[in-house]
Amino acid sequence: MTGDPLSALRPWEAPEVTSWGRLPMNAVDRRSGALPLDGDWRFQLLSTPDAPVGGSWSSAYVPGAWTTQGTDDLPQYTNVRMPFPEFPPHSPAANPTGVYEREVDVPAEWAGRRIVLQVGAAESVLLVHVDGRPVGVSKDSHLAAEFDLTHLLAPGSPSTLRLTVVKWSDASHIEDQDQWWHGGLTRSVLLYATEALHLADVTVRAGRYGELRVDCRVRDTGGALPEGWYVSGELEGRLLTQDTGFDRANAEDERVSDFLGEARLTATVPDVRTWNAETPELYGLSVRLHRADGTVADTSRHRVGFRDVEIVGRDLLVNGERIFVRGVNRHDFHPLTGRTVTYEDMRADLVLLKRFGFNAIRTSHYPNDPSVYDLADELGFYVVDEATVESHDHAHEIADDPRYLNAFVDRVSRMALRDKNHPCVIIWSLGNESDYGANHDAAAGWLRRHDPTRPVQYEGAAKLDWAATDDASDLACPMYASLEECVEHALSGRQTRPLIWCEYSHAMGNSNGTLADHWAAIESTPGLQGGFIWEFWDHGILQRVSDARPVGRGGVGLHDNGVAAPGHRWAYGGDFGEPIHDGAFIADGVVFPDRTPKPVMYEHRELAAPVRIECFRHEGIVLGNHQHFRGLDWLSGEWELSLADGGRLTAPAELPDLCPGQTAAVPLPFELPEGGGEAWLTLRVTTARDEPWAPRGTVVCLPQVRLRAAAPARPPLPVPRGRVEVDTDGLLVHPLLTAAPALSLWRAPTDNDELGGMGPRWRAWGLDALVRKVTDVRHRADGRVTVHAEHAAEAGVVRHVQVFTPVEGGIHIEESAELPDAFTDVARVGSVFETIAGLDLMEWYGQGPWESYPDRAFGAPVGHHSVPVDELFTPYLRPQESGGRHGVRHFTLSAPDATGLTVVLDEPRQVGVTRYRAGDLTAVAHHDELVPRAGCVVHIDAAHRGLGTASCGPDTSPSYLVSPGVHRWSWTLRAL
Ligand code: IPT
Repeated sequence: MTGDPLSALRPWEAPEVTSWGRLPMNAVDRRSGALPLDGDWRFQLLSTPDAPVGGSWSSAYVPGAWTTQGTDDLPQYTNVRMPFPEFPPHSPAANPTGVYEREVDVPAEWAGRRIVLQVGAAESVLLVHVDGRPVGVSKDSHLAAEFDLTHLLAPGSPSTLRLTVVKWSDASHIEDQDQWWHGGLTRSVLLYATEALHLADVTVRAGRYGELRVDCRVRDTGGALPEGWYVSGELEGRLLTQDTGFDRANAEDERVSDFLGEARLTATVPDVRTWNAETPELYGLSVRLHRADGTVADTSRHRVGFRDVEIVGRDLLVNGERIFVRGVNRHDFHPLTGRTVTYEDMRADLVLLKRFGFNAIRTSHYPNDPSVYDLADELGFYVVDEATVESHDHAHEIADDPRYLNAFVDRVSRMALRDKNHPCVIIWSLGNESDYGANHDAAAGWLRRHDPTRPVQYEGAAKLDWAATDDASDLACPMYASLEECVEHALSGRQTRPLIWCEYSHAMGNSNGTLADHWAAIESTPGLQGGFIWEFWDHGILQRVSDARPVGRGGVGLHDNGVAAPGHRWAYGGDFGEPIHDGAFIADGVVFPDRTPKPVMYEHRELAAPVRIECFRHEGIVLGNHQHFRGLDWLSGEWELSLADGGRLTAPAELPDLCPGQTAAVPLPFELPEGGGEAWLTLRVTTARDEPWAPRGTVVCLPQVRLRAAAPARPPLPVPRGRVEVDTDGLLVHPLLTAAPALSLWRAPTDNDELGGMGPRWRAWGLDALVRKVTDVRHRADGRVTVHAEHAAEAGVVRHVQVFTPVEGGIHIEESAELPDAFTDVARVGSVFETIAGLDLMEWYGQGPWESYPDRAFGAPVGHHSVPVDELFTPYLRPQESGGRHGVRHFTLSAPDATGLTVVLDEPRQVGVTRYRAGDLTAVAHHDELVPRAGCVVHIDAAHRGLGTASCGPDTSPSYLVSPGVHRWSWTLRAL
């Protein structure tokens, strides 16, 4: 690149230079008639932007990151810290630079037309040349750049288009998001043609009373605008009216700037079907630019959603309604291609989110692929659209650095110019984790002036004082603030603006404790309106284990069960040999890298239930509609009565006709059968017809109510029958068990345990290596055996007593454990044992069927569940405690020939059945390294610590901790 004028400017070290030769961002739809340039391009990877081009060419696929396409420059994951030591605005001398080249020959019918190149996205600096001539420069890795190539391309004489992408730059310092670093042309490249006279931009505003305003910007690259041009618009057969007053006002400006080339169209649509996330009604709009003779010079098509967004007091309103924001943070991610996503992938993301009750997306931490917004308009999501500004590692220096002022405003304004016509976008976000400075105020000022129809948010500003009224944020949008703190603020009388977490409930590994507590508070506390879970994806990149390379585009190896195919694994930080990385912190989503939902998704689905059982009263079951805009007619229901003794009855449910917020009683569908025992009534709610995001019959929620409680919790002690065998160590000998029931206080630390500090503490206390010493074994005359043991750990001694009573067909085991005060907070207190091989099916009565833990058990209904043992375990990327089931009353583990064992618990308990000991899980770093045991490892817990979210955010709430003192539990083991 030496000698080239663009390179000579060294734009990669010039933060003031955000672009050169780039066209203004606009929202005109240019898809139809475009010439796609996607496919294989000639490619060279230089070691620095100054290196000469001239080596041998290989090829690279566009769109795509070269980091996943076989080059030696591999993905690198860092969270806060920059991957290189240079201070802003500098970049390292070793700076991978991709040179992409191809010939372009434009169609004959483009002769004489204006020709525009659109590059969807380039990380992080793009330099454009045609036939060696410099054309332009652009920055912002997540927005398209357009360049006018009219005078450089001509039909019939192919030209060489070169796109040079410099990976590291001044811009990298404001693209320091918590994600993989890649390099390349990560979105599509295309050419399109217009006439010299063209629509330069179209701005649509459509309100909930049917008022429509379309502002058009018209330009003529040939020079002054021709006499007599005009625009017309048509909204589903209705012609829009030219706002002549607006034209005249413009004409008056002639004295200063000639005719401005602006025109306004208006309409009022009676009985408009408004847009909201529940009923995302869209209207088709065509905007045409005409020459004086009426012929059409240019056209742009749009989809219009009529809706209002406003903040009134401390409420965010959509169409006048105080909505709840059930959001998730979404990155553009794919396990094969890194940052390049297809339309089908994006659709699959959003469809899945709809099916699990999400209604909002924050496009963390940059404008997502344009199709995300089309899909959000269509499927119904509220979007917080975030600009590509994150200067995390150097946040303080950059926020006020005037050299970056231009970049902040450029990125924020170009995002808004691109996305302004999407009804889904209800809030603009200035970016993420960049401290707060004058550069933010400048960007917020631009937005507020340019688009007064939407609020602006910026966490970095609002966090200084949630109640401030004069900063760059219209909302308080904290990240990971505790529920208590948020509730207190909402009740304090000081709240001035809506509070919606921009990030909360960090989904790293086995996590998302207390989501239900959050929603109980949100739904009952004026001033709280929801938040965005961190985050949608576990960003594991599919990697071959043999050579530690990314599999890349077109690769196979994606299953649909969360697990990478044999010989592969989901790579996280460090797995590509990066010396600087942040490990598994990149795996913190509610879905696995193959989009398999993690158990938290079911928790969320239930919390978002559109129809709920409010209570059970003498007049029947009270149902409520918890939506904001929709009736219940799109749902169907089925009642299911589930009895502890195994009985199960079903009946069709008639859902009442309820407006949002209304409740009504419906009669109890069943006569409760005589006899004792628990009885639970579930309403299985499914889609009544095909929805754009779910076929008819898709489960929407499973609200539940207990109709009858269990018999008294403590039954009389069983009368001994037969005998129990224990060995000289006082350990139970049983033909179905390969390891006798022993005390367990330990779990393989979850990511929350580890990063929150409990994992290291438990190891320091010695909980992972209890030393058991039998102190007394007493055989009673009636057949009972009592075993006293002491478990010595660093921090103290735990006394454990087991009383084995032989009973009809099995053994009743009563246990107690006394934890010294030093054990302020342990993982669990319970028994662990191992079974013979071949018991491959677990059936239970309790919560399920998916994994649940004490503080993540709202969405797992009580019932009879049956799951193969191999499928009980959740394959979190870094192995950890997993597979638990909450509230289990009794369970069986059986072989195909129906032999096996059954366990009846004294009360609903946390039970874990997997193929792994806790030590097996802590010994490895990736799921593929685990070797399943033939038998089952079974945990029965008297107490189990909640999951919390301590990997980023509040630790397990005190009500879900395991306290010291005496714990008692009992259970009966029988052979089947
Ligand atoms: C917050 C970031 O905004 C997000 O990108 C991600 O890193 C998340 O945390 C944790 O996974 S920033 C954190 C310092 C609160």
